[in-house]
Amino acid sequence: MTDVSATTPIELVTGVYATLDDRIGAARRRSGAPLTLAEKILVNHLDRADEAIDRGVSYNDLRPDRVAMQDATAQMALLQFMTAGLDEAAVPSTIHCDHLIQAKVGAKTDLLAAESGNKEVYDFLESVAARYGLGFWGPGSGIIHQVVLEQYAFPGGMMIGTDSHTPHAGGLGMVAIGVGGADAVDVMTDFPFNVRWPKLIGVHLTGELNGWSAPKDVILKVAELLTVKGGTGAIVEYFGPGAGSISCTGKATICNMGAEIGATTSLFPYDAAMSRYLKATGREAIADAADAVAHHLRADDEVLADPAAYFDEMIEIDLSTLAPHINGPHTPDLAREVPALGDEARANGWPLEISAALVGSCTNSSYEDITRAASILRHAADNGLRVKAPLMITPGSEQVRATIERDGLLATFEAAGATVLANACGPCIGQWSRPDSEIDHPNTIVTSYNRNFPKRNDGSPNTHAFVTSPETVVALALAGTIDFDPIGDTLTNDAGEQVRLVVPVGEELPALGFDPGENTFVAPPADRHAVEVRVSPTSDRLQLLAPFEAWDGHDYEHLAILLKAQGKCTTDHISMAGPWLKYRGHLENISGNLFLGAINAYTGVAGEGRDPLDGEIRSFPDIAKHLHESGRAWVAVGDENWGEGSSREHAAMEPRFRGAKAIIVRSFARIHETNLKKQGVLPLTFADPAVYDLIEEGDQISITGLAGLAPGRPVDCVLNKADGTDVAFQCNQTMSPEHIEWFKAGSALNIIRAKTA
Ligand code: MIC
Ligand code: SF4
Repeated sequence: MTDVSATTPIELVTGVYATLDDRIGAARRRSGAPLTLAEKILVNHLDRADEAIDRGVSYNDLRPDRVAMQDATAQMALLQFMTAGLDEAAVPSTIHCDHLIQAKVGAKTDLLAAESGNKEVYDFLESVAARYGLGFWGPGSGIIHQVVLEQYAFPGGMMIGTDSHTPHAGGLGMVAIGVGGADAVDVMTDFPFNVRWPKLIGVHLTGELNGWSAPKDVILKVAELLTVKGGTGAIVEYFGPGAGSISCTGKATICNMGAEIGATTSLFPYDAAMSRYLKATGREAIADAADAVAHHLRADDEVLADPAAYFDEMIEIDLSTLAPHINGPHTPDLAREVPALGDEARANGWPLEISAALVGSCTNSSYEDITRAASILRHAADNGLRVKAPLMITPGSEQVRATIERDGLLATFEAAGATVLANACGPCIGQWSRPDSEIDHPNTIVTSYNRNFPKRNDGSPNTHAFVTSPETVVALALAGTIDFDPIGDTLTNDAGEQVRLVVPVGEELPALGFDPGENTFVAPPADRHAVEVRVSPTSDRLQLLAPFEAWDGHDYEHLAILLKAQGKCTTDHISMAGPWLKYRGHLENISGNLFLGAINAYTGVAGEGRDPLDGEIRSFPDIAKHLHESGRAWVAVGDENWGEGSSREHAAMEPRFRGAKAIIVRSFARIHETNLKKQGVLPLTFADPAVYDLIEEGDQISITGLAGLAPGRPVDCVLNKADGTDVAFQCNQTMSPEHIEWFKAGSALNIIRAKTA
């Protein structure tokens, strides 16, 4: 029986630490080289200590210590888990209700509305948790990553989470990897977690943050340097004297947004700031245990002395000279220093006036973040300044909310006219009900979140989202415009005087300790077997899953091309969130959003194309349904970094359900590529990227030689042109022998089912 409680038991931590000496020593001997922190943690979690490791090449089996799932992805993960027929989850696992709460009026009203509106889903999740021995954090408990940092993360640990921002726990020195639900099912069913051994990007931090610069600026800078695909297949490891000057929660902000560069995860070495955070959150014993193995919880001295010799890529950042940054719109790697945005916006026609300013999200809602932002608001109020744009704040967890309420910080926000939203994702994931009058025209918002893809926050293509630190969000809200430099410019107050904002000051941790607030954790009952998990056959939100059919052994001839996508095609483009979040437990219904955001390369129009069966213009989900019901298999074609962003496996299951055989693109984002493999869809990349340009409306694609599918071997394809000519081309793939088994079986889950039957 796994121990499932509201925190990580010390025995789990000491169990992990007990093997560090042996595992790390053996790995050093084997490779003949010193190790980085990420490598130490990974070798300590290898399924078999002697597995051959080849950085960036080999796929290896790991044994994570924990699994965490948020409500929007947990539904599909658990529907899959249930079909494996196990009695309980094999490792401590938790469910967090945060994504399904809509932000409309304010915390209390919105929470009540969510509890009734999502009752069926919450009841399902709670009953699955009770039946299979998982921990359940109900609505209002907070955002998964914040709760994990407060309760479960620990230095040197390893976890997976069904959300791309799981790396938040890297702020506490954990290797925390975002995955699709099928990966979580592997671990919960006692199979290892299989991942390509990551490359290593080192970020050497010197100096110290000062003035308006915040941890957020570190990751905005890194994202600018590496771009949205620069971290793919790599772990970003921070170190150097500057690292020690950043709080634990600040480190978590930096690791969180490593998702935006596609990194497998990001992490910091164990230090005094982490120890302070552990103690402040009631985990003194873990801090003591970590102190005792502190030499293992950082990179080896040889690595620190000559990092360029051991990391695949190195970045240097001097925190002392790092200026406040802001990114956007539409992509997280379009960053610049704050004062430069005004001119850039004018040149591009982006609205200068701010229609809403939002503080919070899993990325930036720590006690320190809120105190820094509140210090600006207090000074503004004392000097006759008012916010000129609607301001909203989402506390990251019930513990943060209760603590900032007790310490008068929420009152500071409320006095400035801010709306306090529920402890949840809300506007970060399209769960933001804005009046039409605000979004029917081009408008600008500033947030302290992490993503800024079109339609992400409020579903409107007219909204331009810019991402920055909480203190800069508040400063811009006071100015009402993005054409404002909080350091160099002044604002006019009620009395007509010019006021310069003061430098933000924050408190790393609450002097009075954290107030836990309301207890929203539910542990599994003693008699789990009495619990019945019910899914109504008539539900439109939950649907039991039928296994996908196995590969029939034949090549794919003349596949229809459902979509040729142009430009960015993130998981938000493939399977939109917002209103569609309600169907996350119902594969058939959620397939109604398939590719609604994808841009048709032939027309430039989003979400629709020509139906290959009858030539009619229809929405992509309708075409997919039509092809599916006609028994016609298809492919989708796309550009670079396909599937960037979220971990949602719906973006892979929907195409699979509707009959996609392959996705052929210039490159993939890591989690999504794995999700496709897990569900039995072939993820292929053009060996010659120029082939993308040859594909025209009405063409078809054949994929041949599938019986000979083997690791590293290119796949032969033919572009069957509409005029009857054929153009042969090749695709690359990254399938390991195990992935090929998944493909043949129809899905990875089919293999688990066969083994546990
Ligand atoms: C996101 O930030 O995009 C989400 C919503 O948290 C997703 C998960 C999901 O789509 O449910 C993620 O990042 O993985
Ligand atoms: Fe929630 Fe936004 Fe964080 Fe995703 S990024 S977990 S939607 S707060």
